[in-house]
Amino acid sequence: LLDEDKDGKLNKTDFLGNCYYWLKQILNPVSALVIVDVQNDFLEGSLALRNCPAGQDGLGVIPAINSVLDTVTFDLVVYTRDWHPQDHISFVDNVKQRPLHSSCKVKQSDAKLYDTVVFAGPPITEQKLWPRHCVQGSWGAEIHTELKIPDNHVIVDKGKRSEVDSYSAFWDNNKLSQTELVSVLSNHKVTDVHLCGVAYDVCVGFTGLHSIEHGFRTILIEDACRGVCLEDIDQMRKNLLEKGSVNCKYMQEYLYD
Ligand code: VGL
Ligand code: ZN
Repeated sequence: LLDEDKDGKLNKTDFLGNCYYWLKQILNPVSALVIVDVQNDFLEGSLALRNCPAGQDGLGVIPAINSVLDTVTFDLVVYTRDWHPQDHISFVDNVKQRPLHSSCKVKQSDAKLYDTVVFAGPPITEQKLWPRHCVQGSWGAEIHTELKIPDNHVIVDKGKRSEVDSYSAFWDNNKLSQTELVSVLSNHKVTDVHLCGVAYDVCVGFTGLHSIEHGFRTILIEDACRGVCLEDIDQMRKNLLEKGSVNCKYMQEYLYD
């Protein structure tokens, strides 16, 4: 009963399976560092975080993450990329391409950057409007060249479909499709997901919530993250902690104390 099945998957469906899963997490942790969206557009391009309400310097995550990678050996390192087609639903300059739903409070002709609109779908889809960013194959979508990339890495792209955004690196915002991230982590028997990158209140945060939902022990390296809006960062931090994440600071404790 306590064995893994022939695919090496743990039996999580019954009581003993659950106990075993938990013991394995404690006794034999397998760690992944998931580095979220450290791409040129968020750091110094069209969606540079320094121009967002919180005014944080996105580039600041680079020395922090590099230092984490230099000091800690993870069993697996995953880089996620926001990876949008030209006609993506989240781009403010595409807002006239799709009909809005009658419940949408913003008029199509007035819709502007950072507004939240409701597209008619189907399915009916709420969407915040962002500047054009991380277009597949563009400079803005590239991972910043100063970020270290170890050998044991995997890249996971998200937000690839025109009609739906994907803040989380697991599921799209309508939770109708998923990336390969959960199978990548499961195939490596990962128990602990450590998260860093940008933006804290958007893609890092939603990836963290879904990581918890999948049953991974989820650790947020807060000072290796930067975000869009201070209130949203606080709200996201509360939400993550409430759902069971462990939030920690890496640089401050290890380098400055
Ligand atoms: C992100 C806004 C739009 C992110 C992606 O990576 O946090 N934010 N698309
Ligand atoms: Zn995006």
